[in-house]
This record gives sequence, C-alpha cells and structure tokens, in this order.
Amino acid sequence: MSVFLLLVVVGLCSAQYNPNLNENRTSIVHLFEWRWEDIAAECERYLGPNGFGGVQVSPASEHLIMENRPWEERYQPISYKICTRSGNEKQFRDMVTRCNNVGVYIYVDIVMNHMTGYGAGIGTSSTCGSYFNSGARDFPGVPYSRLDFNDKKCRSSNGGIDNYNDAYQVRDCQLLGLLDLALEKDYVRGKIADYLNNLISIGVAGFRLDASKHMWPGDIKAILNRLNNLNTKWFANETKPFIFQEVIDLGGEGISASEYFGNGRVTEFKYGVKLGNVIRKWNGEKMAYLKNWGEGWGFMPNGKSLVFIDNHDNQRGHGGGGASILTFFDSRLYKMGVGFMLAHPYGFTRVMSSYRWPRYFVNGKDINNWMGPPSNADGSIKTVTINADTTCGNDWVCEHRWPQIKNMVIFRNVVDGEPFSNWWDNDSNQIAFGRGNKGFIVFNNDDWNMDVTLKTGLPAGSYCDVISGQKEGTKCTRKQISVGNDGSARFQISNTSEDPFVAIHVNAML
Ligand code: QV4
Ligand code: CA
Repeated sequence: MSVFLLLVVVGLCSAQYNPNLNENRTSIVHLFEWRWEDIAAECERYLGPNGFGGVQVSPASEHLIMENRPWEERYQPISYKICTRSGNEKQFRDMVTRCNNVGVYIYVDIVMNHMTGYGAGIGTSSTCGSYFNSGARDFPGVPYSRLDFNDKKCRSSNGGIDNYNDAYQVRDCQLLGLLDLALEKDYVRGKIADYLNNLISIGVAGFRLDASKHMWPGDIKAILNRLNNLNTKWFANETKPFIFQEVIDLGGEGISASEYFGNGRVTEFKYGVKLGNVIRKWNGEKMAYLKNWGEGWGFMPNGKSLVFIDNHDNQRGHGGGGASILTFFDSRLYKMGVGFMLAHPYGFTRVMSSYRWPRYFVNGKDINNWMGPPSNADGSIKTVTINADTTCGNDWVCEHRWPQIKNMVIFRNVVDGEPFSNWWDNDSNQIAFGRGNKGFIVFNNDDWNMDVTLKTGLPAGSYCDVISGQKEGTKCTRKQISVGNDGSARFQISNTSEDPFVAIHVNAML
C-alpha cells in the first residue's frame, strides 16, 4: 500500500519537469519581446514545420510604461490583465490557439515575486491603463494594497538586498527596488494562482518563474498546488503545467538551485558561462575537456535542468554570466556553442532569439543595454518581417532561423533518447561525439586544419552535413559525408571555415 502511494506521488510530481512537448520535439525558443501576432504567424510558418517544440514568451501581465520604453518594463507588473506591449488578450488567445494547433506550445514568463518599482509613482502609465500608486502600494487592478507586500518583513538597512548570503533578505526584501509581494499570504497566492489558471485555461503549457531565487520554495509550491491541469483540448487528461524556475546559482551564495528542485526544473546558468569559456578558449579551457560535460562539470541533475547559451539578461550584461557568455554578436562561436548544446544529451534546451541594439561600451559597460525592441515612433513594437532568404528584417536577429541552429534543433529531435557515444578528441579543441546510431557531430576549434577518420556509429551510407548545408530532395546542398560499412567516416574541417563543425544524422541520409 505504501509503495503504491509512493508511486502515485512520484507520478504526479514528475509532471512539472516534463515540458509537455508534442511528439518528436525537444527544444523551445525564447521569442524575446515579440508581438503575439508575430509569434502566432511564426508558429505556423516556421516553428511547426521545423520541429520546434514551444515558445517562451515575454511576460503577459499588464506592466508599467517607462520612458523610452526599455525592455525591462515587462518585469514591472501593474496587474494580471493580459494586456502588454506584445498585444492584448484577444491577440494572446489567438496566438495560443494557433500555436497549439500546429503542435508548438506556449510557456509564459511569470513575474510573481514583485510588482513595479517603489519609485514608479502614481498614475495610469500602464499598458492597459490600470491605475497604480507605488508609494501607497496600491494596485487596484489586482487588487493589492499595503497589506500584500513585504515592507514590514524585510530586514535590511534600506529595504533592498545588500547581502546575497542572507536568504531572508534575498526572499523578503526588494530586488532592484521592486515592490516585494507577501507570497506567504493566502490572498496573494490566490491572486497569482487565478492569473496562472487563466493562462492554463487559454491553453498555455507551462511557466518560467521569474526571480525564483527571491521567493521561498515553499511559497512557490503552495501556489503551484493550486494550479489546474492543462487544457484537455490540446493536452492529455491530468497533465500538469511545465515549470522552470529562474535561479542564478553560479555558486558562492546563500541560496542554492537545489532548494527549488521540488517545484520543477531550474535554469542552469553555469552551462552558458562554462561553455563560453571553453569555446573562447579562456582560462586554459579546451573542447577536449567536454568529454564529461553535464553533471561531471558540477551541473544540476539532468532531469532538473533547463539549459541555454545566453538569455535575455546575460546577453546584455544583466544578471548572471559575465564576459564569457556567447551571443549573436559573436556569431561564429555562437553557432558552435548552440550546436554543441543541441547535440549533447544534457538538459532541456532553450534557444534564444533576440533583436539587435547598438551595443556601446563605456568603461566595460554597455550603456545601451536598456534599449527595448525595434519600435515605431508611437512606442509600438515593430512587426517581424521575413526576407526572401528566410532571415528576419526590422532588426530582429532570429537566431532560431539561422540554418545551422534550425538544423541542430532538428538533429536533437532525431537523436532524442540516444546515448552519448563514440567520443573522440585530439586532446585539444578538435572533438567528436555521436548519439547512438542516429547522429554524429565533429568540431574543429583549433587553429589548424582537421583531417581525421572517426568511428561514427552510424549505418553505412551518404549523409548531408546539416551545418554547411542540408539535404534537399535527393541531394546535399553542400558537404557530403560517406560512412563506410564499419561505421567510420573521414572528416576534413578547415580551421578558417565560417562554421568549423560538421553534423550528420539519419534523417539527412541520401
Ligand atoms: C531603480 C534603482 C534602484 C531603486 C529603484 C526604485 O536602480 O536603486 O531602488 O529604481 O524604484 C529595473 C532597473 C533598476 C530599477 C528597478 C526598479 O534596472 O535600476 O531600480 O527596475 O525600478 C529586469 C532588469 C532589471 C530591471 C527589472 C525591472 O534586468 O534591471 O530593474 O527588469 O524592470 C538578479 C536576480 C534575477 C534577475 C536578475 C536581473 O536574482 O532574478 O538579477 N533576473 C530576472 C529577469 C530580469 C528582471 C527581473 C528578474 C526582475 O530575468 O530580466 O529584471 O523581474 O540576478
Ligand atoms: Ca521576494
């Protein structure tokens, strides 16, 4: 009996670690600051057909309108009305329906640790026109009042967090001056749960929980316990929302990521920092060391982690990372980093999709890192236009449409469930590994050419390299690799090649 109960409990709990993806899909993409209408179109015209599993969208709750419209206004909620710079509720609903209908699911960024900053002021400068008074802690759009915030509970010199080794301060005081919600209150939990259940009823598949480090794991759990199962129009009965918590744990702080494992997955920030160092060859790192990548590098357990090369914060010098983080600005190294991530079995993978901004460093700091998405004179976000060559216009970078990245998203789908196998390295920066008998990838990040014959584990045949080109009809558009009867193949990669790596998989076999 007790064994049975235990199994039931484990079965129920495991759901929030599962991204609920459609069959044969394994990754999500963060379409940072995209309009709901553009996301709906992208699901239908690109993400669905190319095997993307889902989209992380920017916060969906009504937020402050700030001067010059920086991106960070999305992280200053005014109410839980679905009414943002990305569009209104009707457009949000339409997006979820259209994406779900093509098997691409929506994961919403949830800001529930706080409301806007204490200095936001009084007025209706919010995306749906809801009144607020930050000084009085008055948010009638929810409604929240003084009673719903942690002002009395916080014990620090100035109401902010000045010691990250003090877990009480980190959870009960103001992050960056943002009004900290009293999440132990039944009333507050109820308001947040209502918002999340509204999103669930519309058809979303899960949530990113922003600033999770600043919330007590038990408070998060209490809110999650109130959530409904996913909408059965698209999901199986009794499916729980997928949960991933934003906790930046690079070690050395009072709070560790493992405290959050009971609630769902957690962002593994060490991943991008360390892979950035390896690919940049900083600190004596080299790709040969990636042989035991994953838990062997001190990362959280595979089943608990959400991994990414860069995110909307650390690509612009905000929260968690530093100089080693690879971004679209270093496109050559970036493609290698994303390629490695998507080929390697560790973690649930998220691809970043950004907009361009005029990065400008003064004393090592990018003074333009506040800049919001491409926008029109009236502050509305510019639409994502699509060029004839499938790239994006209007300053949208669309990393997810870079052919090498798109093809590696497909690679990951093809090799899903296959073991890490046939590792090879030259003790320097040339490495190769396979995924069972389904796929194989080879990198040359050394300063000299590579010409090696390696055991791939793949069935004999001719394969199209999906990095330099891809399979189209019965032909390869660029490099072709032939695997012999013994499973071995010759790889020649010039160190000066724009993309010094090669990837093959069984769905790109001629
Ligand atoms: C300013 C002053 C403060 C003053 C306050 C008074 O600097 O001294 O107390 O006004 O109102 C912005 C500004 C910040 C401003 C604050 C409040 O940068 O200067 O304070 O708002 O008005 C994003 C941005 C933040 C931004 C925030 C809200 O990155 O710069 O703050 O949005 O607009 C830690 C956390 C981690 C967090 C990371 C950035 O552990 O959880 O910092 N990451 C998430 C999101 C991130 C978001 C938040 C959390 C907050 O990924 O994008 O912050 O929701 O590592
Ligand atoms: Ca808090």
